[in-house]
Amino acid sequence: MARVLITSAIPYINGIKHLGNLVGSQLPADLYARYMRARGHEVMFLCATDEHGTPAELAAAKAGKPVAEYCAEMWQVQKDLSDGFRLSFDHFGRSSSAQNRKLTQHFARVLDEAGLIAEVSETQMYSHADGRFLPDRYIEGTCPNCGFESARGDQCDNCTKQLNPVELINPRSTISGSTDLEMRETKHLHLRQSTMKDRLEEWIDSREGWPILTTSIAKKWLNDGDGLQDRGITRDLDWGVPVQKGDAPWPGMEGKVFYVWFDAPIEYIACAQEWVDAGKGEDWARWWRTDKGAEDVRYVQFMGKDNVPFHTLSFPVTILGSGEPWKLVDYIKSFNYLNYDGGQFSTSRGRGVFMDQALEILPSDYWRWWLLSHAPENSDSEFTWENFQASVNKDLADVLGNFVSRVTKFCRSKFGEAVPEGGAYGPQEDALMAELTRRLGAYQGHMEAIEIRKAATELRAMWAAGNEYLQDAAPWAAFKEDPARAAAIVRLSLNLIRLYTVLSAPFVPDAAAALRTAMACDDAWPTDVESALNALPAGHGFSVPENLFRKITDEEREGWQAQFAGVRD
Ligand code: B3M
Ligand code: ZN
Repeated sequence: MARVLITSAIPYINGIKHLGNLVGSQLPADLYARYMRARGHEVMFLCATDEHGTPAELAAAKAGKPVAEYCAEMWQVQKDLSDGFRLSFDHFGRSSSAQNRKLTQHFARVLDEAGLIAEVSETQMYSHADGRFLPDRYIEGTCPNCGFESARGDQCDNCTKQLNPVELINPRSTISGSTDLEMRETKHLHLRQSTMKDRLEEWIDSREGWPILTTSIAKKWLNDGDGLQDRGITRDLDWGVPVQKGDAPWPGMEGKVFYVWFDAPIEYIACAQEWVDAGKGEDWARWWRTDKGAEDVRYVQFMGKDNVPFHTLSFPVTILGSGEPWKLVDYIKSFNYLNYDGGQFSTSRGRGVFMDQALEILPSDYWRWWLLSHAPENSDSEFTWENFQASVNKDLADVLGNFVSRVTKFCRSKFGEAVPEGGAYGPQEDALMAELTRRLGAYQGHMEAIEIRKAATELRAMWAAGNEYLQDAAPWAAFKEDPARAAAIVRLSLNLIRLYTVLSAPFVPDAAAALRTAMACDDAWPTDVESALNALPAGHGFSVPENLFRKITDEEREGWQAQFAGVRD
């Protein structure tokens, strides 16, 4: 038994997330957390809302609300939606928490003491029309790296390069649209990342088996162009963590706040403190401090590819540079983008399906199954309504749902609602067990390696193997000649339902819970297939479950296609 710390990238507070956001971090992190718990490991699974910086300010202004009030409301909305998708966080925190403020100011102090912070007088974009500086998302322009025309002041969404507002070509204010901008002097703190380039490179090279997507992005920003550059970690904004050295003021930095990307990853740690302060646990340090037990922890992060530079470079600089024994990440699972029906999902343009809308049309398991089995791991993937309908109808309704329904109903009609006794297993059962043994090993291997699509493929193949077995063994035919043989087939099939319940729970937790109730069974992970298929003894009572999954009709699909063709207001 191991201890596993799992964090999902923390979603910006600025509105309801779309399905592309969900599959890029929170959902796969949940799959892994559920799997690791099911295998008996001790898991700490953390997420939070990312509440500072320009995304929050802009969204609050648009909603016409004070930013603190807007954040509190949106936190609740996001929390309810994550519950709706059954995301099993041990704590869903807030980066605006008192814990994070304190910890962020602490890191700034120790980084400064370590000589890793420079006070730099720099030029920033000042907008005459808006009467203010325009950091990050308050400014857009053409990316100097790839030519993308809507690059933001802090990062290009197209090529993932981290940017400075002054680097943008043809910059304009996103508040007023004004191009009447001036480069003005202002003093800011820079994190001296460049001094840690060799140390970071050594650390990245020592990581084994990281996804290519993760290491290639990290290496690219370590070595391309001018290499790892120092980064401004403060902003001329009202909303955020005030710039201080620990508890003490920072002369010359009055009225400034830390950059959102400086405090956001620190929230991973603060979130564990919030978990303790919320009375959910005793000891956060054994998850985060290597001098307090965290050296035994395996720490896995989940995120979309645009977040990789901050997690492979900037945040490790904070951790390593502090000189304190904080836990560093062991494995970073990153994702490409999920596209929507021939284009991109877009929050700003309201394009695609958003988490609230998804749950209004279908239960979360349907979405979880499709999203996870089509996770954009090795390349971008695409959501289409046809593919979604086909997957749900085939995998969930025709294969898994149908198996459960046929077996339980047949048993009820011929033997009653208890596992029947008698009869012997033969070559068909041997063949099935051999196949399931092989596939279970593969499934576990893929889940450990966080190869999500491959894991889904094996799970689906195990469901299909049960269906084929049932079709070939045909207990309804056997019953006429040899009722005992039919009883043996049904007994094995009922045990298969229990096995599917356990194995499928990380993907479709609601269906698994319904099946566990119907089968009155436990959820112990199988040690081997043979004993797992003898777990429910003859005489064990069950009830026929409600229809697990319904099919999506062509009319529904067409209706949703039309409903989601436009943009959301
Ligand atoms: N909020 C970006 C995003 O939601 C950012 C992640 C922070 S992780 C510390 O994609
Ligand atoms: Zn770019």
